[in-house]
Amino acid sequence: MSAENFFDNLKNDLSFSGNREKEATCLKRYNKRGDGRLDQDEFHEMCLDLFVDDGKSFPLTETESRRIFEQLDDNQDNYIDRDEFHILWRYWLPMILQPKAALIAVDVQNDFIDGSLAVAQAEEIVPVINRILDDEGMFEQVIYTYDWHPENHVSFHNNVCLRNIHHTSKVQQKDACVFDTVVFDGHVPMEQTLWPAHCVQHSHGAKLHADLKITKDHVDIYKGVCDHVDSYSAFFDNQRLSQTELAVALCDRRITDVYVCGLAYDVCVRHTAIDAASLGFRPFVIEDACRGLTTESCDKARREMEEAGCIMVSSTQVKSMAEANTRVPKMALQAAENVALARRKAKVKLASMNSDHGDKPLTNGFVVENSSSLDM
Ligand code: VGL
Ligand code: ZN
Repeated sequence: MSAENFFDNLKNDLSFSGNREKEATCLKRYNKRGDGRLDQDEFHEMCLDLFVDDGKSFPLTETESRRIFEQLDDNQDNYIDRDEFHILWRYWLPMILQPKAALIAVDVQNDFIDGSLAVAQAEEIVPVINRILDDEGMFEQVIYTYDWHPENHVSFHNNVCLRNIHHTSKVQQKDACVFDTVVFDGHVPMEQTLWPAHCVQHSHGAKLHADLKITKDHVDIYKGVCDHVDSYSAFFDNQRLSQTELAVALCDRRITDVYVCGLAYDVCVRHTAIDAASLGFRPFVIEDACRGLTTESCDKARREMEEAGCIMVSSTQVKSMAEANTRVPKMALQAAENVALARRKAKVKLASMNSDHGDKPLTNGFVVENSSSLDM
């Protein structure tokens, strides 16, 4: 059996992660030294077979496979032993071979296209998103988000006089121009960029572009709905005081990967993708299906998103990635980090259960040895 076939066969076997026999076969296949565990070279060989770029082999570097290895080598003894391989098989490999993808179309609304807060060339993304959505079944879930503000919203320049300014604000009410940033008074001082009034609830400007393809079982997410706090991310408001239903909707469908596109790249797309990463989803940003406000802030946004672990892709790569025919180390590293994080959390939980009961330490290897292993 050829190497691609081994993982491609697994990919099509929906119950592979529970199959202990196949797990043992896979470990044996790459454990050339025959000691029942993988060293870094053996793991690298396995990754060479696993990672592909649309059917072609991926030019994997030793550094890339080592970084993944380090996340999966839980006890850091430079081997992936049988237990660690089991976790790899059960949790990491399914994320690589059987990702569950959602598409999030952020704020593809009239006001951001040809309305009061129009983004240059925004209309061009509509056919790009429609083409991505042509392929039914590629996404487990499609989400459309709406910036959805009441008339008296805190972000509107014409409402700046409705609220008090904090003494630290560099810009005062009377001098405030559109796009300035002020600091409003409140429970905590709150920075706010002043935008032209936009996406007022139920207005034409708040409607999705008329040509945007709407899929059958989609989910609509409304954000920025409270008058006193803005919301750039489709997950949380800017103060992180409240959450939308987005995270729950994604968890309900067991989504692992989110493909983010829409408007504006440097505002709502950026915050949505970064929050997705912080919640443990793997975010992909479909760059040609986004437009931003300024080149400068788009460059900054790209750096921030990449720093947060977001993967920049073009619309032509999405199908192959969502269907796991393109499997790249960056995706696998994120998956490994998520697994490592979940392990650390499980250890903390077990350790606290242990101390709650006040009896002798657990002996199953999940006890926290030192606090530094909890650093994230
Ligand atoms: C947005 C500015 C203000 C966006 C929303 O959707 O990117 N930008 N509100
Ligand atoms: Zn807004």
